[in-house]
Amino acid sequence: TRLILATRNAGKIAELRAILSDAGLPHELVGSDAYPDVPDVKETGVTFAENALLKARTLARATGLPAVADDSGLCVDVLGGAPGIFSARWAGSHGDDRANLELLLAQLADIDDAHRGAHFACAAALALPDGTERVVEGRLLGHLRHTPAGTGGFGYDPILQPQNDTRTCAELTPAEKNAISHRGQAFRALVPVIKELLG
Ligand code: ITT
Repeated sequence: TRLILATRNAGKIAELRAILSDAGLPHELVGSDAYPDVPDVKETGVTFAENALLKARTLARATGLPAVADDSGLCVDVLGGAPGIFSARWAGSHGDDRANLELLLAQLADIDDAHRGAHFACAAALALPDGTERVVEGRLLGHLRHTPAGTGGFGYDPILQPQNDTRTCAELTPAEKNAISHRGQAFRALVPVIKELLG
């Protein structure tokens, strides 16, 4: 069966293909760019889970095929969980990873190492054309560096150092990141659900 990956973020697509195929998902994974007529989803939810469900539901309805979606972001303790669901457009223009990261570093310039705790969060949603829906979540705990390091991954990876590591997420190999990441945890938890519901 075909399964639509309801995301336009290239960094996510690469990670999702690796995570889902490593977890033994037998389905053919098709990016939502294969369905250009589906309108952009308005992310009107107030939680990662609501927004992930909105994206998956929209694609499943429009295509008549099962769809999975990711909504994710960086939650900074000292900012009360911001940028959170606004992570992709923190500096104003959607998906400008460099500007988002630089604004966040400027906002945290005076915060010392003991108070730079943060985590990545991911909600992974599955929606079927018949209206069946499931959502699960994953987290990666760590703290924020003062300066970016590494070239891997995307988004805020160059500044998030996971607990129990000395490197940033952008310095991990893709396999190392997927093994511990919020996205890896959420989608590995979704795989048995997909297998159960889709066969
Ligand atoms: P889609 O809605 O099309 O999936 P998007 O980029 O708009 O793509 P989100 O609304 O979920 O997705 O925003 C996710 C943002 O959170 C992303 O732009 C990054 O800035 C950040 N983010 C999420 N996962 C991340 C990761 O693994 N590493 C670094 N930053 C991440």
